[in-house]
Amino acid sequence: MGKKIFSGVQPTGNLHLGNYLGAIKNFVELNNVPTNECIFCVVDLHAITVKQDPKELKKNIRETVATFVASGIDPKKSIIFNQSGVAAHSEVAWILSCVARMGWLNRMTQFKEKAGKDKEKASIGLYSYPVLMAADILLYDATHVPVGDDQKQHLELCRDIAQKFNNDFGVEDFLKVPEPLIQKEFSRIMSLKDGSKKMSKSEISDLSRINLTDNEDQIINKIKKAKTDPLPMPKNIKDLEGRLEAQNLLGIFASLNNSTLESSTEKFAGKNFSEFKHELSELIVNKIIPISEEIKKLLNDYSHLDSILLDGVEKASKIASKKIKNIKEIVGF
Ligand code: AQP
Repeated sequence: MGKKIFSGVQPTGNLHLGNYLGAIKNFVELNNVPTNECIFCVVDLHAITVKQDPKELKKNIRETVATFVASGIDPKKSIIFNQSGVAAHSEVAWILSCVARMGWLNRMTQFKEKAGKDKEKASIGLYSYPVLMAADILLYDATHVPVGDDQKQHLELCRDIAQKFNNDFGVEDFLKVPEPLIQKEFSRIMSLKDGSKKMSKSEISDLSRINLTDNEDQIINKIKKAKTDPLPMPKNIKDLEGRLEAQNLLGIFASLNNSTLESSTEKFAGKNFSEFKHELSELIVNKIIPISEEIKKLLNDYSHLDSILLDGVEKASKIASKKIKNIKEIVGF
């Protein structure tokens, strides 16, 4: 039986190699399985949990759609839409926020990381973000959710919320409990400047990430400047222990090359980092530049991108409106 897939990406600009290898590359593979029903959402409601410039947000929504399409997601096969276009997401998020428990949300590590030291000043939306994410997924009866490793905890919360709703209202199996689809390897791509931090859009230093819109020179320069250690390249996987930057760069190489960390480590065993970096930038350029060029081409035609979203909103609304009608009946509205 085919899978019902749902996943989202925030339109917060600077989509990077981590988003691509951790999520979007996986979306494309799932989109290519004929029996799968895929929904890929530009989660603009999530984006505003931190301050956004409205003009930039609009631009970033279109850029995210362009990135989906340029990476190989076919809007004829998969539904691509923006979250704010379907009001049911916000409505169901409210209902589910009355099911979710404070204690559960208090455990979410992403809030702690994103809110930083001054939690008092973080938006309520940033705190309750995982409840909205649960609404996104549960509205479409998604069976599988492809995400990067950083979203694993939010997905577990979504499963807890679904189970509690079903128990509280005595509606066994009404909200479908989804399975995460997290790749075994390379599910967390780290910063090029610090192998202990994930590659992130909001990191101030642009040198910390490869953006999907970077040109060849930028890619080569960023890999050249990527942090390494003074030792020669590791001889085998065991030798990678404690060498976070080497492990990350080899992981990027292996993931883009569709090979294993083991074989990529063996390929460069004992060589200098400069030799490896040369091959790594060549590989990134070969894989990313065609996507980057396609994104730029697609961004020249806003009306085409807007029509993809409009079509997606229409299709998503049809599914969501049936589910929310049943949810409201169950709750007693
Ligand atoms: N470094 C990463 N490695 C692997 N996967 C990643 N993802 C994000 N960063 C990495 C995955 O990409 C998908 C979309 O993420 P998102 O844009 O919705 O939000 P995020 O996880 O908050 O992304 P960023 O880049 O880290 O943004 P900021 O800097 O705003 O926090 C998700 O499936 C995510 O797992």
